[in-house]
Amino acid sequence: MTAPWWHGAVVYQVYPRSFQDSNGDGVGDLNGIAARLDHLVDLGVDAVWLSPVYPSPMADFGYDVSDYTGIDPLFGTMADFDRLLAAVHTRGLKLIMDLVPNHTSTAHPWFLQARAARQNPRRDWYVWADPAPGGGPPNNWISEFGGPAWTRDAVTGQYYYHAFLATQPDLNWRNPQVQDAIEQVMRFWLDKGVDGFRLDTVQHLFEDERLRDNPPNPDWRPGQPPTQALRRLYTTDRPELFRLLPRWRTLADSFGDRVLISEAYVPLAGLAPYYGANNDSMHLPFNFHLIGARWNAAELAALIRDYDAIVPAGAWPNWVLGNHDRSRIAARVGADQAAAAALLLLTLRGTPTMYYGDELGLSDVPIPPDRVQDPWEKNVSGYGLGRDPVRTPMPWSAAANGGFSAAPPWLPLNADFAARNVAAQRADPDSLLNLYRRVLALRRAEPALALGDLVSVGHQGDVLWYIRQRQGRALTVALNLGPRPATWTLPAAAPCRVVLSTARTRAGALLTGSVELASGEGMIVEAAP
Ligand code: TEU
Repeated sequence: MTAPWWHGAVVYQVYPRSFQDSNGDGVGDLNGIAARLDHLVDLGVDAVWLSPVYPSPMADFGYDVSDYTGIDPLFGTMADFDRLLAAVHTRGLKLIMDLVPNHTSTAHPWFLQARAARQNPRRDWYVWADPAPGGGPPNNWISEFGGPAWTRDAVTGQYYYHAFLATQPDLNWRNPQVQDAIEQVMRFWLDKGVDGFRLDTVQHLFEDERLRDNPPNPDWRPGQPPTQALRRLYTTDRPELFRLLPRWRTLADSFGDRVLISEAYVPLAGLAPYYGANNDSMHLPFNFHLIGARWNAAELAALIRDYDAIVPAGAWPNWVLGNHDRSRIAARVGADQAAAAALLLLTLRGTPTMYYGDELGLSDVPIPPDRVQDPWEKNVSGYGLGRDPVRTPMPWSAAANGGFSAAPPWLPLNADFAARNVAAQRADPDSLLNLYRRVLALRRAEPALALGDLVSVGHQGDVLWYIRQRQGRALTVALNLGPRPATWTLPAAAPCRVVLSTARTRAGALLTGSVELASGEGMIVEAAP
């Protein structure tokens, strides 16, 4: 049996507001993305995941949807979308849409009807509850974005539940009509030919029917974000969720080779239920554990081993290095380790998802207080939760506004954009961009990297190493994750040949015994013939 396309594929996340502006309003759009597809082909990725482009009041920059089957005029028209999809496919790439099933915008017609009256037929499409006996919110649930997760609606005096902003009311997933409506949305896009969905924050879909209070989080300490003070026991990962997911899988599979990726920040063991008891749920439950992991060879070796152990037999792993919600990898591990991080992401067993700009080593961009856009930062300020720093425009060149837009962009560019941009790095053989290109080309040529087994993993001091193997072909990856040079003893006594190294001059070298790796250096070696 040949593997599905998404096993060997590399997914590239585009944040549409920040990739390329085509109409001079300072915000990226669909025609801009279409104009930049050659970058993705040149880079060597396989699939594009677009953060939401649906009509939205943009309170949460598109994660507050007011029409699931339209395109927001800010990003273009449905005709623009159809052209983009065709252009993506012409280049042999895939397109993955972001679907937001947990909540709509308060501006969605469904919610406007639901809030109009208790008797409205759409009332039960959302989660309503009476005030607590003495008044006030029905229970202690708190929003991910700060404050109570309940907002009182003056029209009827009841509260509605929102896991995120008050303008993002949660849909009631116990209502079969809601389930059908979102299935219709999935069909709409699958009929158009999109290659899959990234399913937003699915862990929040169901809440406890009895509305029990969430217990205190024993790990929480004063000074930490108040949004983490409770364990989300009764508001996330409810059993009903895991009965729903197989329905989505059946739907997606009925369209052929489409992929379903779930977003849920859960502990390692919590990922298994997302695959489903019979691998009948999500194809790829996002594995975010590289994002939180300490940059330490021993810990990463343990993580890789532990993750491998929880991925069910017959299911396929995946790794994520960054996204539009979390600090960028270059900021987390430092510029010196960015190349090692790239090599790690692209050579571990499983589908890698990379975030636009990470191929340039883009870091978190400081945002002056008067330019803050993110509602999370505005609501829960002072904890460094703001996501604007990781959503800044893609720097394409040293031209005005980095070649991103004819107008000043909605968020500032990286201050070093004149040097750190696509054109400059394309021209520099030693750039991070060209390392990404080399590794991605090698993945394409080497099924051992794209599809192979992980046969062993370990560490020697600060050096993390592992072996990927397929049909007798074995490649060993070694990465010095420490701040100093480190000696790595090769796995085989026989000489090894360097297939690829972050230090370009090493390629082709024959090594025996051991080798000294500079801080942040990584290499892929094979047993010399
Ligand atoms: O994020 C979901 C989400 O819940 C986490 O990123 C969140 O920060 C974490 O659970 C807090 O502990 C998704 C989108 O990626 C994000 O951009 C949206 O704002 C959010 O859903 C709401 O749609």
